[in-house]
Amino acid sequence: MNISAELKLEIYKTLLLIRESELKMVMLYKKGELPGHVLPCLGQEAIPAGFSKALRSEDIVVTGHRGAGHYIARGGDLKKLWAELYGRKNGILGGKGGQMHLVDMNVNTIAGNAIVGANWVLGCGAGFAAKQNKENQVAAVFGGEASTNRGTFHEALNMAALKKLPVVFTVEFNGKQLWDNNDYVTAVKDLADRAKAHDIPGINCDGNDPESVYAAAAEMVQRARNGQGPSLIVAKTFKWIDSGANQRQTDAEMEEGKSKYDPVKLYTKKLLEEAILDEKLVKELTRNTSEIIGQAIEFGFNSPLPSAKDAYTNVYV
Ligand SMILES: Cc1ncc(C[n+]2csc(CCOP(=O)(O)OP(=O)(O)O)c2C)c(N)n1
Repeated sequence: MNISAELKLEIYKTLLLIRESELKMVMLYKKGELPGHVLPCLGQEAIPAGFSKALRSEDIVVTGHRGAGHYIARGGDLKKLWAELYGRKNGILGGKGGQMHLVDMNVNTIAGNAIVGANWVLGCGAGFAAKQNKENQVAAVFGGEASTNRGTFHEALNMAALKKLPVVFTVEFNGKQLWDNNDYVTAVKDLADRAKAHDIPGINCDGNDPESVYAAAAEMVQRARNGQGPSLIVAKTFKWIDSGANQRQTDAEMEEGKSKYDPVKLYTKKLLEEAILDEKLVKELTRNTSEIIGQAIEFGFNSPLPSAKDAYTNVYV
């Protein structure tokens, strides 16, 4: 697929932003500064960075528990994100949601919920609403491979296929569900085969390469927008951290995975070879990224805590 130099640079900037924010999130969580629990997408950044560029702002994104990268990729407000991570009043959800509930309809993004597998049916619902309201929106839904063993995954694919809903389901296949390998919990070898059961297309892409993700997404999003119905993308990747700040892989496994699959390292190398980047630009972009995230962290840290009264707002509708 022909991708312009301009778009490659945009993808690269998004990769850097996600990486920097997620690294800082894990660091501050480990220091005990962030309340609650965090589930980062470190190592998986190519998926949000690549996929987001195939979407329009009116499209809807729904994710599983590793959603902050998608929120950033959608152009979510970084200051509000960090205020949310700090549990502050001016966070995305007034500090009540935390990392697993980054719901912001200003950017049509429901970045997460803590119920593994709920994402699939929520995304299907978003596609249903789009079709019902005759909006030309596509719903893009993301989740881990273990969650495809839940009934919700198959209910969502069946309903979306039956009603020809504009939904693209993407599995962020990192090979592990918490500490177990995927083949310990899943019989089928190629998860894209699961699409066959619902008579929809299922394809694989390289989840460590944002351009591979972008190409798969562009094709399937277009299909959905044309009224041809849902599809399944499996993006193979490598996660650095499991639950919160815990690394479950052995050090040797982790080092090997990072050296082979790190999407930021791989994409930097590729764009340097293509002369889209040079060393000076890499330094400049890295410095800008760290300034932007630094300012967002400062904003979050200095934001006020909710009051006791706020516990009673936005609870019932
Ligand atoms: C319904 C439900 N069951 C169990 C859990 C506990 N849990 C949190 S993350 C996780 C593993 C999910 O694995 P996968 O879907 O592959 O995503 P990954 O964490 O690897 O990105 C589990 C079992 C949960 N949050 N919700």
